[in-house]
Amino acid sequence: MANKPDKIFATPMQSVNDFAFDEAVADVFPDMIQRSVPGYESIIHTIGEIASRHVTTHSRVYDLGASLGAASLSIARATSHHPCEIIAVDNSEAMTDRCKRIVAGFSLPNPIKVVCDDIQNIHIENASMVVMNFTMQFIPPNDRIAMLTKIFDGLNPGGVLVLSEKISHPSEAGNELLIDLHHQFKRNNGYSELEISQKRAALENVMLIDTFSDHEQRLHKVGFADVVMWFKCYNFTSLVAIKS
Ligand code: GEK
Repeated sequence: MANKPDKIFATPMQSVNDFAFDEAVADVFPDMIQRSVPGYESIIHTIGEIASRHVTTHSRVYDLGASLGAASLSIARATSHHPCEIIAVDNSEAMTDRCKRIVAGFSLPNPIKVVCDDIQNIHIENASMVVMNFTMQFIPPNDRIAMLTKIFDGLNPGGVLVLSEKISHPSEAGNELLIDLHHQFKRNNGYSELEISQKRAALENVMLIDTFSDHEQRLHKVGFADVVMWFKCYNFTSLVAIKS
């Protein structure tokens, strides 16, 4: 079935409300994320590749901020040789309702349990892999260390965190260049100037981004020995943090 096209910001708004992962967004989410995040498909595929290397038998995998479960499905398909439990968490009911229906439509080698909750509330244990695919950017900055500490403590030795984020660049000129290249990527995917600017305004107070070095330092601070950037395109990155 074709993805429903994202037209949420296509008409002029008198005032732009803060972005929310509501019914309207959940309804067009696959189209929205593919046309907005460079390399999204490739990141989802590689999360499966990383899972096939790191997920261990009878461990848990947590997909935090799972949306419609794309990363969980990629992991489930890639781990048929290791029985494990995949837990997909999101605090948007619109997302988890759809995610449950999508997951139920597949016959998967490993089960995916879909949970509607704030990822800051959930307990993490016996994890060989945790995924935060573009979710940390929505967690209040002052809570990010606590979130990472909980993940680190819940990972087994050798376990990995995949953290994908939109990032800012430390120099103004460099940052402007990356933003401009990203906007061009969106134009090339059919978004108008109005859509780009209204979405930017909607996200301004909601999506609070860090630099790569902020992420790297925070991950080392909570105890991750190795932080590996494996993907970067414009102002989007994905890294793997390994617990030794
Ligand atoms: C993917 N990972 O397709 N608790 C739970 N969920 C949250 C919280 C929170 N505190 N804050 C935000 N979310 C997905 C894409 S989207 C990224 C992730 C984006 C959820 C929110 O409801 C949304 O579904 C998701 O995090 C972020 O691989 O749209 O830029």
